[in-house]
Amino acid sequence: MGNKITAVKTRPYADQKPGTSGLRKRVTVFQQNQHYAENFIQSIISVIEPAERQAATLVVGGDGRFFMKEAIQLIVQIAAANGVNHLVIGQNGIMSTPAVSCVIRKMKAVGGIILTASHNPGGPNGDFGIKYNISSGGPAPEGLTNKIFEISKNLQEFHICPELKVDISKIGKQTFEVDSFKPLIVEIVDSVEAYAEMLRGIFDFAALKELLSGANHINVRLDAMHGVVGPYVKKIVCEELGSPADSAVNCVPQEDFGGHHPDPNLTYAADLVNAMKGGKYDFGAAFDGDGDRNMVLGKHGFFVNPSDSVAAIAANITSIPYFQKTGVKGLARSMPTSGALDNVAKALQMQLYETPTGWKFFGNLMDAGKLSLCGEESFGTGSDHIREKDGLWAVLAWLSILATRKQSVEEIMKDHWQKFGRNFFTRYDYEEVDSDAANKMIKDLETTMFEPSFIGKKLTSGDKSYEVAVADNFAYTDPVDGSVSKNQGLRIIFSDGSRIIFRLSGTGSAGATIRLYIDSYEKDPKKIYQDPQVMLAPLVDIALKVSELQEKTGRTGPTVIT
Ligand code: VG1
Ligand code: CO
Repeated sequence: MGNKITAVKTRPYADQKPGTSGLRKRVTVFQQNQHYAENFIQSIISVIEPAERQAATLVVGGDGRFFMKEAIQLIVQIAAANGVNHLVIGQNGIMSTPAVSCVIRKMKAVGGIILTASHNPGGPNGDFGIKYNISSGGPAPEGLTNKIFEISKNLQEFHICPELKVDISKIGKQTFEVDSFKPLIVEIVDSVEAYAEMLRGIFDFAALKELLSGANHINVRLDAMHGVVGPYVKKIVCEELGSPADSAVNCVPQEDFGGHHPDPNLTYAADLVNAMKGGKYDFGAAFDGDGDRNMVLGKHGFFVNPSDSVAAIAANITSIPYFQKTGVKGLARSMPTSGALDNVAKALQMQLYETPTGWKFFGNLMDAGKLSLCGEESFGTGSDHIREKDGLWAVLAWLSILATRKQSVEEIMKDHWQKFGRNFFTRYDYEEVDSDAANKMIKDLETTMFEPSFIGKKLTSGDKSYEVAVADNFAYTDPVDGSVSKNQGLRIIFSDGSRIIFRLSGTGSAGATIRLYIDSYEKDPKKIYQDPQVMLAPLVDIALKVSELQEKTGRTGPTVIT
């Protein structure tokens, strides 16, 4: 007899709106509200046409955080009861976000469910998240996440096979009879293999092996921050490319990321920064919880700003064999990301796209053959090899450049600035601000910015003065499908091209996070080595004054500065 399908009555929740990247809430929200996870999983599966489900493959994986295993069992039970035919799950549930994207494409799946809250902390008091990706391997576009949200707001019941239990530790296929449907096939796969195979086709592994373990090898330090990327780093960089075992640290995924924020920036990856300062390592990198973000450091902790990182990869793109084969179809960055990539696009005569924050906006451009390489200031870098940003890919991209140019990270960046000029960039994050205060601040600022007299106005700090050229709330029309995304961030652009940007985060789980971004271009070779914080201080001061951020939120300083 097959597994029995039960229809369970439920009440809809009003707050299951996916943000920049999936639904993220405190673990306690998932645990304490009855059927909270079940409702959202049912809402996701409901967007797959019933007729399609009996031939459909869904990929499931996560970053190993607390509550992931429970969520995977629920996904299996709910997918079975909704007639999904085939599930592909990473062993023990482990699969990085880029690897899920890779496996969706490889298996020609209808989509995938990723259990992660990415860079947010985990554990019983941390965050959990559920994200849906489509058949291209990319995050569901806004039209689809809105549909999921609409379904969730009206959900009256979900279908589940409560008796069905799957062993996710054993690689191989398990088949389950399900009442009134074809048997469900659950396939547990190695977490790393398909992804490793893909990277072998993108990079020159022989050259990377020489760089990491040959006679004149460099020393690297890779910090997985107890996130999902650990097994990938171990297998690919240590075992296959020969980097010593101790060059990779914190490589065992932990449910609470060892109590830290798995967020690769100068604040939360301070251990790596300190380890690099000693000068023992030539190259360092850290990753976030789900392995899609990366931070790159050179010797002595030389910091590569993510906006510069994608620009440098673009300028050295021929170091990567993949692009020699595919050519470079176009470049893209999210709006708050600095204009460093624009300078490379201009010099190399490549098309450049400016999209709203969030990787989902790059997918259409890639599918349409318009985009090869893209990045975000938030430590996201990637290409059209998959449809997610890819932390380890970015590291191998940088190592490919080092192998080709035989120079240090610092030399490569300084040379880049000499050639293209430098975009000084900084981001201030104010985390867990009172939501009402944050919303009011943004609203008031928008009102100020939209006064006709604001354009042409001179804003000053000390002896520095900037004239407002453009003031708007960024809106984006997708060049491929024409869809419009409004309210993507307040921009004040000055006559010299410098920009101040304010937006509210869409990935936080408590209160509001205000992000302030500053971007200012300098082409005078004598001025490009200044400290960005010193260089940008007047613009920061102007931003704080014009927004009255401190007065309106009561916050005297940011939580994180990048
Ligand atoms: C942040 C970043 C954004 C990134 C998103 C998901 O969003 O700013 O660039 O795409 O996180 O990254 P927000 O809305 O909080 O600014 V991940 O690695 O957390 O999935
Ligand atoms: Co992430």
